[in-house]
Amino acid sequence: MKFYDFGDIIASDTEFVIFGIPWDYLSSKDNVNSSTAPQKIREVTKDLALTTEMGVEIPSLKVVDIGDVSIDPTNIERNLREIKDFLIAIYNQKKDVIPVMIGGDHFCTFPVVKTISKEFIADDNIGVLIFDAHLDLYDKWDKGVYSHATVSHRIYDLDQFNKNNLLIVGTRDIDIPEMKIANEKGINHFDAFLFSDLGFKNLSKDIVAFFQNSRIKSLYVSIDIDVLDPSIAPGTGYAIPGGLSYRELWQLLRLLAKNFKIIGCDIVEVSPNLDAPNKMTSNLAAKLLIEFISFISN
Ligand SMILES: [Mn+2]
Repeated sequence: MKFYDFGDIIASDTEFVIFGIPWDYLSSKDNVNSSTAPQKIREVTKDLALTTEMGVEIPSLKVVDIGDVSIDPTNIERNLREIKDFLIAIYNQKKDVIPVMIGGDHFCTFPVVKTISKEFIADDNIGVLIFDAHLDLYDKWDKGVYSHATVSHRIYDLDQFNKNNLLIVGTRDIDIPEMKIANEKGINHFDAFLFSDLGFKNLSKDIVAFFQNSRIKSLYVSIDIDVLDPSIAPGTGYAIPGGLSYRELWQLLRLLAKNFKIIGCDIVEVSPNLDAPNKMTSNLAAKLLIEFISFISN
């Protein structure tokens, strides 16, 4: 099963390359199975309509789905190499495609951002926007420096990233050690309550301004599904109240696609075994991905 039945061959006109990372070993929870999300999210697309909300015909989008990275769950170093090689193989076929990754736990974002930012983007003005209920800023967690709870820290530690081009949005479940790290390093997070305190439109403008003030043109967008309210996205490991609505995130993605060159994106932390029987979280993830792709599409 492919995402919306798109083909799997990268062609001269391909704009988006979807791939899965079926890996959840670095989650801090044992009862989640986000490793099955790439396949589940593909499966639900066969029951969804073939136009986007704004009337774009989905089959006309230049998307391919090339399948999953080969993962050996507990072999972290091997998987990091596999993911890097997988991305390099994509770029070797076509330089200017936009990788769209379906995780997996949030750690899957790290090797993707690292490879995209270090090896393939000549433009130094690259930013990363992470939508997440959490900061994921621990330096170490249960299995060491690599964990879904350390992913923002690992991205921050990459040479290209600093407090001016990394932003975390939608946070509302922050541990004290993470708060200290954010404060010490000046890592910016726009907490979820600010959307209602300042107004959605104002905070949306602040997000765009944050990157524009740092002269960012190219943006990678990572969506941890738990940024959304658990009432609409129950299928995830940490169901934290007070999250964004689908429409708010949809509007934000539309705004980002208008203002920046999106160079890659992902959706992570969907746990199909915790979802409602009608698969509402997988549906939500599939919808968000195709809507975002349509906003970015030429
Ligand atoms: Mn996360």
